[in-house]
Amino acid sequence: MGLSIAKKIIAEHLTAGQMIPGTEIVIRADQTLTQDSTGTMAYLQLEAMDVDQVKTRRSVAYIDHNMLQEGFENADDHKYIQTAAHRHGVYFSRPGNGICHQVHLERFSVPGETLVGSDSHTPTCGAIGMLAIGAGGLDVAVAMGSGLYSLVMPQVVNIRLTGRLKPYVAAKDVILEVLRRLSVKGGVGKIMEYTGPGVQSLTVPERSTITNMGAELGATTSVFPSDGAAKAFMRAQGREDQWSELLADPDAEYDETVEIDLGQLTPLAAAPHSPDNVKAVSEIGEIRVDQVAIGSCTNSSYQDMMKTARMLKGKTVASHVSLVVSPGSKQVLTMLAQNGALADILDAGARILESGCGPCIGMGQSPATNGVSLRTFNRNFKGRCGTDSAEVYLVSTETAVASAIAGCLTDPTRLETDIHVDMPGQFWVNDNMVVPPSKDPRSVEVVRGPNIKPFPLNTKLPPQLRGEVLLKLGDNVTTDQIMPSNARLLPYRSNIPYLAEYCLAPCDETFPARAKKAGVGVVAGGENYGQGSSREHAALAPLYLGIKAVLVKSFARIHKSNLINSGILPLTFKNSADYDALVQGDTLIIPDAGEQVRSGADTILVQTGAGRAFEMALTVTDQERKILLAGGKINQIREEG
Ligand code: MIC
Ligand code: SF4
Repeated sequence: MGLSIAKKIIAEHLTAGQMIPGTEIVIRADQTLTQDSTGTMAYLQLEAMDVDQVKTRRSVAYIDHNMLQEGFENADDHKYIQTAAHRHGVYFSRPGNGICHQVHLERFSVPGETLVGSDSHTPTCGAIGMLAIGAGGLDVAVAMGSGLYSLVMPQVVNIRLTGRLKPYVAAKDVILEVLRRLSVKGGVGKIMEYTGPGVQSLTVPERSTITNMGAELGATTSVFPSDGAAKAFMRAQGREDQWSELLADPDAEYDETVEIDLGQLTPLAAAPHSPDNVKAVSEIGEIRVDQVAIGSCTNSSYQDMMKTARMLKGKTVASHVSLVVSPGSKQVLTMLAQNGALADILDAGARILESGCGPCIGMGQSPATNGVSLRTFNRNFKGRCGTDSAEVYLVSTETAVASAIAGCLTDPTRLETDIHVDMPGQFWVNDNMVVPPSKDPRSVEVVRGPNIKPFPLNTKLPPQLRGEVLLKLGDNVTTDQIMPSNARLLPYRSNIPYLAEYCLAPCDETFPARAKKAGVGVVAGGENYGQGSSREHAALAPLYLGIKAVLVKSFARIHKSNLINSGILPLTFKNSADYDALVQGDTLIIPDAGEQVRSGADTILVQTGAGRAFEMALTVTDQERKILLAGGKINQIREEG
């Protein structure tokens, strides 16, 4: 049997284990990326592991999230990351250079290589045939320090595309269709590999919208072949020498196949408050819109921006709509300025934001009370935009622009302007905002301003665990709920004691105070707990508040790893009746916790204070068991020397 693209890359990089789904494997990490809101922790952890120079082929530190500088905090973080990168062999992409995933795809992606990034949308670079995986900051620090990354071998799903998209139907509609069919947990433990004749009709930027938003499926990553389209993209980036062909074998074996006829798709939207709450734009109807936001790592490419300009040319944004546009990178913004498209966008009344994450992570542009916001972004979790009562819909660039002009949600297929944008023969290339690592690293002083606080460490797993169930939650709890990240909190990503005051507050404002008072506690939840962001702060803040175990029906992949890295026991209910019977306020006891974990058992016996006993599953690898026993990954690394 032949190999899929995913398995070819894994086989090429495998240093331990076998490609058997569900088992632990270790692969070489060729590249890493960090961004500023997870980067401070990652570099603090790199330093805590005494790493002098990174062992990857290329590591890049981006500044793209914390761009509002209301006080000294964000600028302190930027300075720390810049100097730490310079010191330890990491390239530094300065604020203004663009969103990490967009820039990485443009300037650093290499077909067939692996990339581990401290951001859940790292799979964006799968568009060019890279195996690009999002992870917690500590796992990325370990990848930088060792050149290795361990993960559980996923299944590989074949998403077979046929046909061709109709005009005004976009790549965004393809991934929304996948989300509609598979849901936000449909990709957990899986790699989505795109094949079939329909692939050829999609350009690399279009493919990147699809791989980017594969994160919303909970997938380990998504990947496209490296074919003629990939070659054309790399040639236009002046990097054809780094291109190589990478195709699935014709008889490649997959664990599952999903067929999508591109020609059958229509414009879609993810309605509030989940990326899988997908409906046809025509079915939702012409709801009045207050804000339209175009950009984010999902839809901020040159092609997206040129389509925006073409559609806006000579028009005016509806008087009750605020249209904000953030081009994804300096390359994109410069090209728009050079060819005059920026003037068309401005003239129509759009507000241009800098090349960064901005409104996507609630860094400004929060909608009005009960406001309806259409966004070309990838997440519409309640409150993420900064306004709790807002209704956020995720749509394509085409739908967004048509709606901004009309003032209401508009199906763009009824428009007639030709918005076809050719891939430029040559992108504008000037890497002057990327600072290479120091040639004399030992002479570099790493600057730690007062916003940089040490990260918390757990203690060894005690012989017995006893704590109150401080919170019982439902399905699909996001890391945005566990550790919110709006403009007020994002500046404190390197200050866990401060962040902990807001931990799980969107679910229950009293949680932080109750957790502190209790000293030790556990949290319970439903399916897909911890979906969304890779932020390990969603594990570090609970750790700081004394959370020793999280009991849920199922976990999102990255969050589970982050809990383990923090020494917090990730347990899953074997029977949903046990979840039903659990009451907030119950006391939970795990007798012989240390012994039960050490023994290698995959069933952990739990008791309540009232004497009820039930079994939970502990699905972890041998290595993860060691990490849990040591009280987290840093402790385990230190123990092993
Ligand atoms: C996000 O889109 O939620 C973020 C902000 O990019 C996060 C990273 C973070 O929380 O810093 C992600 O996707 O991993
Ligand atoms: Fe930034 Fe939004 Fe992309 Fe996250 S999803 S990296 S916040 S643009």
